[in-house]
Amino acid sequence: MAADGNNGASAGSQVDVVVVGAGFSGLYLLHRLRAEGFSVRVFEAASDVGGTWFWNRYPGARCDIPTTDYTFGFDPELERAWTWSEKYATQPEILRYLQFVTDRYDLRRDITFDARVEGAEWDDKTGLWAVRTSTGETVSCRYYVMATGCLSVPKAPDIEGAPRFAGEVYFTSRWPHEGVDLTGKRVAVVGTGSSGIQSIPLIAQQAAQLTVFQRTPNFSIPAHNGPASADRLGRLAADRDAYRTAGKWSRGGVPMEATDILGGTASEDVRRERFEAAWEAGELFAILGVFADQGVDPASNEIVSEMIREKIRSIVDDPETAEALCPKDHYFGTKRPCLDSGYYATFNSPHVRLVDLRSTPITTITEAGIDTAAESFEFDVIVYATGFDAMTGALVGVDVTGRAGVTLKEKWADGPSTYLGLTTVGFPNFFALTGPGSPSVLSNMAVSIEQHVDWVTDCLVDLRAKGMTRIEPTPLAEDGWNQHVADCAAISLHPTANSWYMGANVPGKPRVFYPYIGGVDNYRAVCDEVRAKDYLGFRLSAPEAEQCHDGVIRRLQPDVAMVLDAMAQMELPPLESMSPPEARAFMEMSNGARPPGPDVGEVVDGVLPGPAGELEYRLFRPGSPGPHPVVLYFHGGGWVLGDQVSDEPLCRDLCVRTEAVVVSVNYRHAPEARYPAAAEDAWAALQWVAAHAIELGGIPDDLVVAGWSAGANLVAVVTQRARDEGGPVVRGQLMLTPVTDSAMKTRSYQENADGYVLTAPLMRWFWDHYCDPAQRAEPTATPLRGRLDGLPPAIVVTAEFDPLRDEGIAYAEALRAAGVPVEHLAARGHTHTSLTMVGVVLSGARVREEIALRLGALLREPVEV
Ligand code: N01
Repeated sequence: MAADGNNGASAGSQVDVVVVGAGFSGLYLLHRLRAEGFSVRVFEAASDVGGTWFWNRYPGARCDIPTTDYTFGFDPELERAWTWSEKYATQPEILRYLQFVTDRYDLRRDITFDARVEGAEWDDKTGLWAVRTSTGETVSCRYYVMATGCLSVPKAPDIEGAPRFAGEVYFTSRWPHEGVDLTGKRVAVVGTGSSGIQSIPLIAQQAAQLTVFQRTPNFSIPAHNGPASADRLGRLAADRDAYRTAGKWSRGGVPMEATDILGGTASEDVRRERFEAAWEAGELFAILGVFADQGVDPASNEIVSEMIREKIRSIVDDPETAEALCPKDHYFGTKRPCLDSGYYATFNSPHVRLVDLRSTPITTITEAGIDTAAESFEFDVIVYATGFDAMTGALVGVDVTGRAGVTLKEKWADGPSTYLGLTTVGFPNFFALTGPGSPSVLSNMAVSIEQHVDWVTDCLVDLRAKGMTRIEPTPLAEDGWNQHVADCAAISLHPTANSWYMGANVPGKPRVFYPYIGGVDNYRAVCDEVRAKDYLGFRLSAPEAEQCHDGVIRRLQPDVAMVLDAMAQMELPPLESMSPPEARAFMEMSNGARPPGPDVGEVVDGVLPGPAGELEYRLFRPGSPGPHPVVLYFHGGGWVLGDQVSDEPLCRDLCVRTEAVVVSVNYRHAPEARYPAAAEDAWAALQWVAAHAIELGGIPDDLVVAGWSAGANLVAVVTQRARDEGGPVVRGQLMLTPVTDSAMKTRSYQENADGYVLTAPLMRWFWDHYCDPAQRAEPTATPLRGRLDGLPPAIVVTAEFDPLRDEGIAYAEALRAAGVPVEHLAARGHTHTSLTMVGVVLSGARVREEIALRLGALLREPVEV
């Protein structure tokens, strides 16, 4: 490897690194690699640097991240040497900046312009890539990096008749460098994404007539362009490093104060005030962060969406046009929102017209113009602002052939698969900057690019220091990362939209959520951790050496991890350090702060007779006409904590999802009433509820017993007893993360002893309060030791990060062995408590939905009354 700083151009056809693309990312990568002594060659298809800012020269093209942040931050001297003229710089200014950077660091000498990389082939014997360019040159390199951008391959026009048009045709993404004079012309613009919305007001200033063909209205907010924000400039000037660090560790790559205000619970005044402030700020991340939950909660999102629609209606004079411009088919933010300068007001000009393709679709493009289902239009010019084959277009557009002759296009035929959005199995020494599976397009690109470039450079330096010459992710790590990317997307509203984030804009493109939505901050932490763990999930090798720390970097569901982080920050005392009354008071206080759970038809409190006095219950009735099946529910809390209302959000959720009456019955608690008091009470509750099903609004004999944790232990105990005593009839048992064994010796007890809310010491505390060691082996305490044949069908739910996981699995297996029908649901990435956190841990909803489906199958159909 060249370590003497020799530049690639002189090194010629054999270099350490080939980089494709000379935009923001290629330029910075070249700078960093060269400084570390690697020989590098950059190939760029364009005739100069700039990447997206070289090509996208349409009128009105600007950045939509404030220039205080959409800028390189790696060199304070560079920052001092360049001053942006506006809050959002124009394309020519950004291009000048990139040229300035290029010259300042003398980058041109290693860049070959007008050279498109057409193919790259890995040779497993030599451990080198052979990179072919359109100029006929082939360069050999150890590392191959695609810095090709996420929005660089224009989508081919997919409109019938497009080639027939005899007038002028322009693409916003390939706008002529000499500019276009539209004065006095009849112009059509097809497409109302960011490019259309930025260019339409300026095209309208020139054109004699402008007709905008809109398929999907997009949300746009005013950029309020002008001088850079005084607040941001002030913070930068006061402490540049702190400001840049805040950007690096923010959600989107722009310093921003995160809110915890929820749309649903905020007062009307607060909602309005927060929205107006974001509207006035004219910043994307401000309007995307009016409420903490607008990206995940449809109702909260609708509040923001409707306020934007109100603004559109107030700007656009013609009510019909205003309504057509109001987006209603997707949640705000699930398609990339736009920043505009006078977009909506443009439609008040008499020579500008909107054609809503939803009501009158284009039938064909003709020689003279565009025909819709309703009308024939004639134009001099058609401008296509129809978007890109985003995220993967540029990567699979090059013939990249990895180990075993498989191309990237073939490997990604069903959607991209990456480790960290940077690397992919089968393609050693290959990196894709801001690739699919990284925050990229959901973030401030400048910050995300610097992070990727720094990580890749550090990685190559580490490999050199270790004497390693190859790096490739492992299948385990890559699958784990893909899963994590999908898990993050699944709790957001994003996958619900037909967006280019989902590949939906390109016919035939696989529909997956392409970027990583977990945030720039979390992503940076992941990448740092992979390196700190000595390249977890990568295989590093050299002819005589190999290292592989295989593993998955993120296994918890993302929202579970967030809750655990928040709890860790609160530094709460462990429950087991408290007395039972203190622990109960503490639990009650925490329960007071949680969301209440969904609305049900009716809530009724009552009492039923227990062996040692009355037992309180709370009944949750569905909104639909009854009678309904009945779920008798026992709460969790280690036989020490909780009561008939402590699991109320979960009970409400069960009631709504299963359309069953849920009767949550309290039982006596330890240490005041030790074993077998809880089991005796649960048995009494079962008998009473079964006998009073009709009074409770239930269907007789259509009863399931359900419970969570210690409550699930009672489920097992009472169903065994009902079998032995010949009734009551129980149609099924639902055991959520059950306690089934007092031994506390399983692998899950060791793996998850600490850190996942229910800890091994806490479980010991529960057992010690509940039951003498000598009694714990009794089947009425340890149901795993009981006789299991002849029991009702069971649904057993276990959580991956739960000390009780393995005893739950053991119970499910033992039931199955005894001939009992069992559905075992293993909740991946969940903890003992997370499935019950209704409205907080959203990923739990998918598991509860599955539970409800299975419960529904056990319960009878509701009967007509
Ligand atoms: O592309 P788009 P874009 N018939 O895909 C429509 C970034 N960017 O170039 O939504 C009729 O968003 C299509 O309709 P639909 C930014 O990340 C940033 O505008 O598919 N219409 C849509 O309206 C942005 O998100 C800036 O129903 C057709 C439009 O064309 C991304 O680049 C500036 C059609 C395409 O919108 C892409 O933006 C510009 C058809 N056959 C871009 N096919 C900044 O401000 C497509 N459409 C920094």
